[in-house]
Amino acid sequence: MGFFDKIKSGLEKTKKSFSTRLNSVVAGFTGENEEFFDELEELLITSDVGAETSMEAVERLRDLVKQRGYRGSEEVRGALAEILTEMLAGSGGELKLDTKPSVILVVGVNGVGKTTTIGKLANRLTDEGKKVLLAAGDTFRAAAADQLKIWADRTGADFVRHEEGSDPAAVVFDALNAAKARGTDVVIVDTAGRLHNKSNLMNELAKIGRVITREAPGASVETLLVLDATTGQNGLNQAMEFKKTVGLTGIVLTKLDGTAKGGIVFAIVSQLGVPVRYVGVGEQADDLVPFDSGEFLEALLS
Ligand SMILES: Nc1nc2c(ncn2[C@@H]2O[C@H](COP(=O)(O)OP(=O)(O)OP(=O)(O)O)[C@@H](O)[C@H]2O)c(=O)[nH]1
Ligand SMILES: [Mg+2]
Repeated sequence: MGFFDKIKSGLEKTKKSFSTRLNSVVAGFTGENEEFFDELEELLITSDVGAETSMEAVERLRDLVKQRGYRGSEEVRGALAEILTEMLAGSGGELKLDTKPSVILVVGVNGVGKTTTIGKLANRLTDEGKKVLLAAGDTFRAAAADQLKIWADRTGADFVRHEEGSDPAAVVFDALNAAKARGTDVVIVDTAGRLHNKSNLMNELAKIGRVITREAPGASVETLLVLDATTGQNGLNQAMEFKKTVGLTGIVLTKLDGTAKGGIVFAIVSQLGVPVRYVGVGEQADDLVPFDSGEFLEALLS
């Protein structure tokens, strides 16, 4: 199955509800009717695009339609696609992993899919011939390291863990030094799920960040926030806090296969200003797709 098909089937739920409703809203467009814009705004908001982003999109559409004198539904659909494309500009793109080692720090609240995403990333990177090391920075529960170890075994990645309850920053310290000694290409750090409003836990992440800067100076570091698409707008608040504490270079949006609310992508990119890098569309090793805004929109609007 190609990437495009994968997003398409993963997005089937989003697409069904969004494009079916979009078709009926667009069919009612005559060029004059105000209800069209209200209905469209409501459709965007209920698809988790977010109130602010939805209003902005509809305002821009209104201007464009007026400016170009559009009267037909196909014209207005094209104009909407243009606006949505613009809103996603700057998203996607490859991770910058050009030093040896490079580091990917994976953060997020509980249960969003961090560890699974790390397994999928390890799978991609080892397939590309890279030497990968997984660091079990979730020391809260022994089971968390066990879960990561399964992914290490499955993908052929190296693995570093400490005792349950130990300092995650010490795990990262050891992992980076092991990576330097072994010629590892990419170290991927798992972290315990944490609430974005618990400052002691957020400070722990900042400490991990400092260890990375100190032990691997000049290394390329990607800090990825994993967001569960099914949590909708609440995910945006989480993202703001993580961005403030650790800085973010990208978002991985998981469980897009299980929700009808893919609209969160627009809110993230336009309100947070952090690119979506990957989307998770299932639980298997190859269910991680690089985010491509063109393909995403086509899957959504076609
Ligand atoms: N359908 C679907 N399920 C996913 C996806 N990503 C992860 N999951 C599932 O979500 C559940 C939680 O995943 P984990 O990877 O353990 O999440 P986590 O963020 O590491 O959780 P904590 O370490 O407890 O904070 C598991 O059952 C995963 O299989 C996805 O893209 N789609
Ligand atoms: Mg985990």
